[in-house]
Amino acid sequence: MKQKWWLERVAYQIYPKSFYDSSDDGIGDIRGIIEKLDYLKELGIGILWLSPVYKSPLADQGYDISDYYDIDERFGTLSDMEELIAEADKRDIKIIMDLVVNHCSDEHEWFQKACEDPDGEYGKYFYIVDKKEEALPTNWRSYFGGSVWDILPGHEDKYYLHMFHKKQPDLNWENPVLREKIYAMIHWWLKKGIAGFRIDAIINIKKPVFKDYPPDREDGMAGPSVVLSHAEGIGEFLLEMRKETFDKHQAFTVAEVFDADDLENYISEDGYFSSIFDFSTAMIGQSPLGWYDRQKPDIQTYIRTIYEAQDSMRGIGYFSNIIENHDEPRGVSHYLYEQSDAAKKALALTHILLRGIPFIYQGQEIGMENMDFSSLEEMDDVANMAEYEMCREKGCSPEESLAVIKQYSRDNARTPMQWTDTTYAGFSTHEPWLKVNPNHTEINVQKQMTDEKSVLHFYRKLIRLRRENPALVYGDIERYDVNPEVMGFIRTHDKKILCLANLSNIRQDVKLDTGIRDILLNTMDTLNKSKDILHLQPYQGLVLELEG
Ligand code: TEU
Repeated sequence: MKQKWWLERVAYQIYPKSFYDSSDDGIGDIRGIIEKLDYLKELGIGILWLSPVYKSPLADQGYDISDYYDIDERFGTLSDMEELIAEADKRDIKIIMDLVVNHCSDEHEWFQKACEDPDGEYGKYFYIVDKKEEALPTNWRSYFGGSVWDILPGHEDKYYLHMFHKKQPDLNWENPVLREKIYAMIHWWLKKGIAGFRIDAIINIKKPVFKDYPPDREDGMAGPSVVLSHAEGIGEFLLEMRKETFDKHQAFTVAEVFDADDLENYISEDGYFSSIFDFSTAMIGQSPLGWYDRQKPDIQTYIRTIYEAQDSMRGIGYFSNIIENHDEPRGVSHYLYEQSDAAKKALALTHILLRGIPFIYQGQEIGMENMDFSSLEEMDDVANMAEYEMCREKGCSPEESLAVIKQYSRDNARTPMQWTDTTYAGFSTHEPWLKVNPNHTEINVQKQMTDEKSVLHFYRKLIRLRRENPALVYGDIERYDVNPEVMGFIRTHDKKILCLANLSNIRQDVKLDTGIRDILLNTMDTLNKSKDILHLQPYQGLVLELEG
């Protein structure tokens, strides 16, 4: 497989609204990101993914764009963005932006014009259908609950389609004029010097035939995954987009694709994208009934799932590996049985040294945890309400329902970044838009900076180790599956490197087939070994160079 500039880099996702507030209005901004570039450089970051900063009413926190060519004033200005690109470049950090083109905002000029004249040019940018009798056009349920169909503003006799929130009308990719507009916008940004895109919700751009599909809940509706399973032919759009845009700039693209069974088409040398995220661990325990019925993963399943995902891409391409992102609970709260530093380090090891491109989500590097929200009012996300109602419908009390939402809400990942132990965690001097986790007095960047044994320092070491060892980037990966609660894998290239993480709270023995040449990393002070048996302490992580 060819060497690419992005393979040797570690990426970091910024959720701008919660990263760092330079203007003291309680909302993070682009100048705040510029101020923290040295922190990211020191961590070892080479790619920065910014969740959307475009002009937006922020109904879905920027994933509802009202102007693709401008920056929302709450995040800054276009010249701030240009400065960020230039400042990042000085530090050899590449910026990738979020490409949200399955839908735009209902406040985008295109949709406003479509509402003015649904039969005109802009009506064809969206999916608008005539109302027939009382029934909705199809039984499709949106991601955020309720039908995907809403009355087109000003036209009681028409519906428009939105797979997500009603303020996020879906763009009609069947229309070549719309596709051209999107490609022109992609060029415009790439010419500004960004290195590529994280591509949002892209599997939604191909719609199946507008008809009812088998319901997956008692409400008689079919959820998005049922609907999408009936769509055919997305590849034509994706290939066209690649050829018309990314190829011309050698751009790096990483797409949000769940469950691709034809990986070859997606991430091989000729695939639609440079990479796609591996969401397989995030999908453990998911249910068609939503969070109400979602099960917490157990460690053994977590380990097996990663092994299988890694096997599936062998010889094809590279996944982008995540523990968490802005849509998921904090990984250390979701996957681990305890939130000790030792456990957090063991989890980190299973992430950064896998084959693929590691994406760290802001705060992950200091071990930020889920937030103990005390009410729904304290929370913010549009996804919460439908999930809460589902719990109530199923007979949960308000307290039980809140307990479910707290566990899985996307707000967990969106609380402000914890920089210091002071008021508002040093994120802002103004009360932030979302509550700061009270544990910032213990978990914060400032404290970990000065502590060589901190989670933050461990992430730095892992990233450095990966940079210094081509085997950890280009090497093949083989499971070292000798104990169900110890994640083990061997990366082979110029060296043979064994990575081990005991993800349990008890001692675990691991038999070695080969001698140890060097200990590259150890999360504990000691290594207990008798003959060819390693005695791993609870949550011990090890990186060993093997002989031969
Ligand atoms: O997410 C798309 C997606 O399919 C889900 O992760 C979805 O957000 C989740 O199931 C809802 O609970 C992307 C973005 O990552 C997400 O933040 C946006 O809300 C969404 O697209 C719409 O743009």
